[in-house]
Amino acid sequence: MKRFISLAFMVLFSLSLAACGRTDDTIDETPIDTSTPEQTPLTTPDVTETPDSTLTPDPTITPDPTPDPTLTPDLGEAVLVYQTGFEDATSKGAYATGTITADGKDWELSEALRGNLDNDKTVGEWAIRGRAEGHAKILQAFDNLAKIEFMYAHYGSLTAGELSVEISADGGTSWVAVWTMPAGTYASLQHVDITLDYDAIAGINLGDSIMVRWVFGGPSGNDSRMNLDEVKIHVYGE
Ligand SMILES: [Ca+2]
Repeated sequence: MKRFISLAFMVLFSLSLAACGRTDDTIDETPIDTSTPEQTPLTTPDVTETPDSTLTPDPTITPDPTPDPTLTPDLGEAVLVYQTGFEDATSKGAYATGTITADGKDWELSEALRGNLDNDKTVGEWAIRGRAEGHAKILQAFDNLAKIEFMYAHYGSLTAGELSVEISADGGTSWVAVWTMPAGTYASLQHVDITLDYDAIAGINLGDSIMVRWVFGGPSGNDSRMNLDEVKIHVYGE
C-alpha cells in the first residue's frame, strides 16, 4: 500500500511537472515589444530612381538603317513625254525606207508608210501601215523609259501580219524584244501598255538612253500588212 501511494504520488508529481512545463512554455514566451519597432521605417525617398522608362526610346521601333533591297528605288511617277497619232505628221506614201516627222519627232519607216485608206485601221484619219520585214523606229532615244503604249490591228481583212516591239540601248546596233503580238486575228485596233521590267531585260538598264521600234513580221509582201497608231512614251522622273 505504501508503495502504491508512493507510485501514485510520483505519477501525480510527473503530471504536475508536465502541466507546469506547458505553463512555463507559455509564460516563457517573450512578449512582443511594440514600443520599439525592429525595423526603422524608410523615411528618405530614393532619389536615385531611374526616370520614367516611357521616356527611354523603344529599341524595337528604331528605324533599320539598312534599306530593304526588295524595294524599288523611288523613280517618281511615269510621265507622258511623247505621243502621236500620226495626224500631225509629214507624208510618206511608199514602202521604201524613209523618214517622217510626227508631232515633233523623226521616225524611220522601212517597208512602212503613213496611210489613210478605208482598210487602214486608224484613230482619226491616219496610221502607220507596215509589212514584213519592215519597221517603224523613233529616231530619238529616251532616258528613264518607263512605258510604251500603242494600238495595232491587221490591215483590212488580212490575218497573217505579226508585230513586236524592240528597244536598243546602243543607238540601234542591237535590239531586244519587250513585247510580241499574241497569235490571233485583230480586225480592230488593240491597245497595248508595256511597263518595262529592267530586271528581265538583259543588257539594258533604266538609266540608259533607249530607242524604240516596232517590227513588222509574217510572210513577205502585202499579206502581212498591219496598222500602228496612238503611240505614247512615258518616262520616270520628269
Ligand atoms: Ca491616227
